[in-house]
Amino acid sequence: MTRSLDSLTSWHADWSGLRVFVVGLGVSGFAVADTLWELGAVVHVASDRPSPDHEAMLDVLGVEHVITDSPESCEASAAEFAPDIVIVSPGISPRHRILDWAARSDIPVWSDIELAWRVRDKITAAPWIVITGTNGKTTTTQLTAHFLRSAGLRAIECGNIGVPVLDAVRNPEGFDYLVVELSSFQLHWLPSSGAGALHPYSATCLNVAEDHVDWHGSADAYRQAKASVYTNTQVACVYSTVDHITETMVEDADVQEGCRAIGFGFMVPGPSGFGTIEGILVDRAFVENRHESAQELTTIDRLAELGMAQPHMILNILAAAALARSTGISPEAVSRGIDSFVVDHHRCEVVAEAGGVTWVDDSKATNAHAANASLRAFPSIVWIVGGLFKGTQIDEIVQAHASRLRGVVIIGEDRAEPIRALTAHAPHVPWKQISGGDVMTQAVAAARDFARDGDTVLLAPAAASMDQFVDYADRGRKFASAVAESIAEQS
Ligand code: UMA
Repeated sequence: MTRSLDSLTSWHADWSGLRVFVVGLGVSGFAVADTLWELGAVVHVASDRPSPDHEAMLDVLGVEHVITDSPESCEASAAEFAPDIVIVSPGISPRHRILDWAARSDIPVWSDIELAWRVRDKITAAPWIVITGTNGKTTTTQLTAHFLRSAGLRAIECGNIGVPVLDAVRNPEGFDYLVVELSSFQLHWLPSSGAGALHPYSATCLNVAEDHVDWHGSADAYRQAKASVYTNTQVACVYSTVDHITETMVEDADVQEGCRAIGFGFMVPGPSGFGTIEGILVDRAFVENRHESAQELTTIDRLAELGMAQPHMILNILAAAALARSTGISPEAVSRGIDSFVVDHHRCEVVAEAGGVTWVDDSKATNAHAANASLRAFPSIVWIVGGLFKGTQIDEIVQAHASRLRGVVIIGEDRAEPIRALTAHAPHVPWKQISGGDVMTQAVAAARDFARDGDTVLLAPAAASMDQFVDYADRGRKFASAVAESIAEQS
């Protein structure tokens, strides 16, 4: 076909007949295929482990799909289909051979996020507030959307949070703002310029610690992907004054004329920042006379009453407040939003207290940085750790918390990393590894044996869950039910 892909920047452009090869049939792959089908494109989906539900839905639509059991067969399938573009799911490795093939064949590679950006005008062309970071991005995304809704705006959280951005864009309700959580994978696939480049309304990278090194190839490549969140931002680049690298990212970013840099952190903020003054969370960025005044949003005492006074939560609230206030909503709307916000499951959630022992589910701690935040919060801990470490090491957190570890229970198929780190940095701490069987029931039983009066049993695995569980939520649910069973047995 002869049409220029540069012309495809609207839902209302002519997409008919465009040949698109979609790689991956999970949540994103299906949203891509469904959207393109609606636009009249010719779609072919290839996936090695397609989800059966999505396969069934493609059958209903009449969209062609194949199971490719190897990268070679994926490439062969693409070559036979002869696409105009390839669209990859975020989880596809950047070293997958389909990408070499596309480069050799001069075929552009897009992601579901780029497609969503191009067709964002289907209903309302809502501005995008974009959020990334190693940790806290889901909570910050929820907080930001919640603050906007508290101001009476129509806002939806989408992206890596689990709702494909394409679904938000096509939602007939229409929105005033999309609050988009982007993972480093999703950022990696986005171009920085040209017709498919995102222009966020406001953007933040909350923090950066080592994660997903195996996927990106290096810690530096991971950081670069995270930094790209700020590219082309129009109104506010929100950065952390606690994690200085995020400020450097903003300084180096190519942003739109007039875009402001807004810092957030625990300290008394400067005239363009959000922070705390004597126990009060304040905005000194979007207020009149910001050189001399600050606007109160809430207090740390109030957050303590709401169960949200943990240091990482205070930072999430400040970042979300900055993003939300950049749209012009009132500080009262933010305060109301803080009062009515409910924290999600599996994030430092107390699931039981019995016999002097507190059981905490922080299954969402899928990397060392997140686990570090929860390990810091308790004085004496039985730690349940392990899973997929994604090429990262846990030396630092073992070293930092060794003195407060009563015992360690190691789960996951590959237990070598925690055993190595414990042997090196916490030789006095007893540990037990769980190999096979009903992992969580055994892990909880082992933790119960270690725990003493006043201890916290903390599921903060510092690793992804997919080796032994469906996802982190499944891991957390199994933990909570194993704890409930264990307590019932004892009583
Ligand atoms: N697949 C292949 N070949 C491969 C790899 C995968 O064919 O080499 C296929 C799989 O068989 C499967 C599909 O690709 O059919 C899965 O694609 P995917 O892994 O990209 O997952 P999706 O279901 O599309 O979900 C993705 C995000 N997943 C990942 O980035 C791994 C979801 O984030 C996100 O919510 C969703 O898009 C909507 O935007 C999850 C996640 O774990 C929560 N994110 C990571 C994180 O937060 O740490 C990055």
